[in-house]
Amino acid sequence: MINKLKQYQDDFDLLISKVSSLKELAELRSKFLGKKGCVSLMLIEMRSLSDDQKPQAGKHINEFKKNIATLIQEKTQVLEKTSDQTSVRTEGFDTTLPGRGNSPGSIHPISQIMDEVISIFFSLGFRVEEGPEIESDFYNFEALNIPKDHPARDMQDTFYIGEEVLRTHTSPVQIHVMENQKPPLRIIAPGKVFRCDSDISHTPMFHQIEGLMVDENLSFGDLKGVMNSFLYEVFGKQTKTRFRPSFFPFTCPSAEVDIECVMCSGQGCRVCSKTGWLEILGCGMVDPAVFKSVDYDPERWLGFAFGLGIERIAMLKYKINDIRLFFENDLRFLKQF
Ligand code: 2NM
Repeated sequence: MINKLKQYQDDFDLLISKVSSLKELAELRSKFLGKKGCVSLMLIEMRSLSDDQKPQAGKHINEFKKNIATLIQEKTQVLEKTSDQTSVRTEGFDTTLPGRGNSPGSIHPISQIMDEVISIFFSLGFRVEEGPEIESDFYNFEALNIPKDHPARDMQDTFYIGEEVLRTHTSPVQIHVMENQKPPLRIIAPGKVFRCDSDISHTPMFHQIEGLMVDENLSFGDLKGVMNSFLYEVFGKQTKTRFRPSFFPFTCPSAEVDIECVMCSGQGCRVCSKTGWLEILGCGMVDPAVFKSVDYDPERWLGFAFGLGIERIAMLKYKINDIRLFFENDLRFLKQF
């Protein structure tokens, strides 16, 4: 038996020296250590030995088995190392090449304008309030003095969800705040609003910031001052503004504010329909009917409010002619901001 083991060991040493791949090594392993390998065979043969020979033989077989397992383990490590180097060579991986670099993300232009507008009003003493995007008829219309037959309630403009609506402006936020807080107030309500409208300058969802100030002794002059300070900050100190009389159900008097056309500097072009002016926001003194619906005393408190579309500001500031570009998420567009 000892001689047989010696022979096996010589065979093994010769065979393993010729092994050049992990696959060949696995075959060799099975030949010696597998179920029908020579170690198993020897253990079976050992049964025919006499009882006093068995322990000695078992010891030798075990030593042989251990030795072979160690040699195979060592060879495995050697082969794994060289096969890594081979793949490095064949796949052409060159560790000295410079990296691909990373392209960091950037803030979406709408979020940038949103942040800018919020920080301008923050510096004028306004704080941010938020509210739900799904509103009841009362908060979106009724409390804002928008009567049942008003065109703004038309099915064509408003998305209905059963009895409720997707808010068509952020004014319902101001209603919630007035219900829960006593004047004086200086708040802005930024957020998403929804209108059933879609073309080159309208998307069914867009962003608005509305503002509200309530105090004693407020005047239309205060409103003009705040609107001008804001517009000079966004479009530059040299910006010309004008206030045109207008109508909103929730303010009286109401005005629309124009800035001199950013495309033609007031000369008249296609963008400003040859008027030299661009409409930029709506505003006015809060209608006493709105104060009554939130239980503010209209004899004591005065307020002004305003509303503006973020996409429109972004389009004029960055001279973008199609609102849909903001929502396509084409990186070639977004990377420019
Ligand atoms: C606008 C124009 C004018 C407005 C009014 C109110 C409220 F709730 F205080 F009555 N919030 N926002 C308002 C006023 C909005 O958007 C063009």
